[in-house]
Amino acid sequence: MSTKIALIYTGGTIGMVKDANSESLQAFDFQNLLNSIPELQLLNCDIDTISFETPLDSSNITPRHWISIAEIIEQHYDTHHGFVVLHGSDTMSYSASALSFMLEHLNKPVIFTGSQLPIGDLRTDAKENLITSIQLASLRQNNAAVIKEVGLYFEYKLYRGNRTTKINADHFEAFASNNFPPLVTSGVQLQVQHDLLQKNFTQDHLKVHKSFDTNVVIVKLFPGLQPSVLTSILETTNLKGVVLETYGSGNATTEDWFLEVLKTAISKGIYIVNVTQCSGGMVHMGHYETSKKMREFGVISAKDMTTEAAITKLMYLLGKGTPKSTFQVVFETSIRGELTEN
Ligand code: ASN
Repeated sequence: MSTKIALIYTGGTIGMVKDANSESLQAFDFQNLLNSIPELQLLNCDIDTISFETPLDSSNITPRHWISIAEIIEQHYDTHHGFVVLHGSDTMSYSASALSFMLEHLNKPVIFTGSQLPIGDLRTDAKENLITSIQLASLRQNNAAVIKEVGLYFEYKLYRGNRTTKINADHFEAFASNNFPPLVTSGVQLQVQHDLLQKNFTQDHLKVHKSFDTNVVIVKLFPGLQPSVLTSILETTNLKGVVLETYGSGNATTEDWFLEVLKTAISKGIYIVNVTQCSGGMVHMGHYETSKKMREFGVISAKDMTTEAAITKLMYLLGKGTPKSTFQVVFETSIRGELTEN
């Protein structure tokens, strides 16, 4: 039986064309995209394509669309060996992170990819990204998938999706995974780092979690942040969780007003997650005086998670109704390889 791949098209630059009047790039229909890559027929697998009815620039992606992607995977899970999700690069790391949490007991590859230039462009990066992603989704060994997790492939590297972040709007190398090495590097051959791949030993069938609680916010600290601004954010009706982007290894001002505002929010049941604004490295609360107090009154550590993984994990755990008694432990534990435990 040949390998069957489901190619899910959500939109993004990869399938866009220039509007004749405005000159701005707009999402275009999927058939156009496929016609532009006759090479797909040379691949040794069957490709079924499923397209969003209205392809989106990824700036318009919401949790509702994450659920649509997950449902397409769920519907085709038993009939297909792997999945490639074509997605705009701008919010791809959020979607890949979200899907990693949604797809419990995943036993097959789900590879996100896209491009910086449209597929019809002479210098496009779309063809290599798409063709190699399909090859990665088709990789099998001993009658089982090699990759059993949500990955993101861009510019010759497959990363764990929930470890990535978009770092460049102009370069073909648009993504980085500063706290975790690439899972596969594509050169003359595909170099697979088998020891880094998620193992998934369970026999349990895929379980898809479809509920997110979006009563959350990301707040980035900066020197000069006013008490009134932070207070009004944390007093937002129904707010349940905050990802606080702090300095360095999880540090913040030790001024009384700041600690009081956080303490009040926590006493009202709002979860505060400490993530570093550095592009690499780990939160160590207590390492400096400027983070010790936060640890003492219950701020949660995101360890070395990206902001994208932290906010989607927060929405996922809240949506799942994770009890207060275990929330911090679950958040600080790796559930899909999204953080380094130490
Ligand atoms: N604006 C595009 C998107 O995220 C950017 C891209 O795909 N390169 O949909």
